[in-house]
Amino acid sequence: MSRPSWDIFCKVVDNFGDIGVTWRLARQLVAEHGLQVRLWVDHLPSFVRLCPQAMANAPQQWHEGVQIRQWPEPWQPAQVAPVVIEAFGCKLPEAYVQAMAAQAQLSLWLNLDYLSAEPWVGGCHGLPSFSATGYRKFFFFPGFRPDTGGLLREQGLLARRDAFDEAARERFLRSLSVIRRPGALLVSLFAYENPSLPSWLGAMAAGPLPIQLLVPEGKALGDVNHWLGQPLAVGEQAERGRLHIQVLPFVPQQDYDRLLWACDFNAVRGEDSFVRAQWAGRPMLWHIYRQDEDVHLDKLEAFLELYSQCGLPVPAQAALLGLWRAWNRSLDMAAPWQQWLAHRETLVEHARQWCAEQAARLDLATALVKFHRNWL
Ligand code: TRH
Repeated sequence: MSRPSWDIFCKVVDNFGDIGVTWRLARQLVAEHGLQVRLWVDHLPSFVRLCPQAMANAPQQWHEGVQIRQWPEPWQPAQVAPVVIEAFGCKLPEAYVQAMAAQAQLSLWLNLDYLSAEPWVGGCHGLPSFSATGYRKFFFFPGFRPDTGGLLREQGLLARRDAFDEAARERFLRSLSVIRRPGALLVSLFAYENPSLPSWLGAMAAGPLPIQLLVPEGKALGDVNHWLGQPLAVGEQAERGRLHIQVLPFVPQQDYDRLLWACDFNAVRGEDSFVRAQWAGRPMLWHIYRQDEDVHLDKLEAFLELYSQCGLPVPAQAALLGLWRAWNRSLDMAAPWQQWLAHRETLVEHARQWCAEQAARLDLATALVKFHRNWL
């Protein structure tokens, strides 16, 4: 008997979040649930950044048991899978939807939505809508609350993180040519362009603590170079006051987890790195993806409401809120960073506690498999 197969469709809108999430999900469905998964991607070069052994021009290739297919334009007829995931409302090919509707046995059609901590998400999670063909499509929402689809978390992830000891940390950092500077706080910076960055860099340079800042090449590097007044390329380093800056290459997706585990503080962005930083169990700073009419700020506040209430004393909570709001509202970071440092120990403990609370929930891949089982 052949194993049940799932199709996941991904359109890369921009950046790496769409492919980052779907590639992670596809791998997990194969590795942990024994499923056959085809991942249709419209922009393979983005996939290659996360999975460097992949080819940017192959119509079909296999990686970690996942069949990666170039989403052809125009669409070529393909057999319909019993479970179809349309990631982030990417709109399935019309001919594929018609083929779904023409089958004797229905497929489960799911729209995997973006992550949000907003309370309305729980009320919409799992609800169906009807397409033009009369086919039901179910909305599947990731989230932090028990009434949502949860977060992507591989089996054994936290055990692997905990086994990443001092020696593994040193080895990993050396593989990136990073030599730890004694007593320095190790910080990673993955962000969009951000007008608050110069003030944060200035505060770190003038601050009470030596800071070693690791910047993977990408959008934030332009701002860093501008502040430095010199263009740093991958592997290059610079020092200003108590701040040491080093530019890293963009690492494969699995190594990015190690980078987060290796650092004492992680600035992350978007969706996938944001979730991974939470599983790192370390303090973090989220640069949320900007949306029209500032609706992202509602999402930010919804997350902060949950996150900052998880057992945090009021002064540490204020420090956390101050830093995150400054970063996402283009405000000066100097005072918020000092405040944050003053409550660092409490915030380190809080990050561990939040991670443990979220890890007690069902993970998203398992929730999807369960949803399918209940639907049958
Ligand atoms: O790249 P992003 O900004 O993606 C965004 C968001 O998902 C946003 O919500 C969405 O609307 C938009 O894309 C279209 O940030 P995100 O989600 O964190 O994805 C980054 C991925 O890149 C993640 O899987 C981690 C990975 N990564 C590496 O593999 N290596 C690296 O060196 C770095 C820095 C990241």
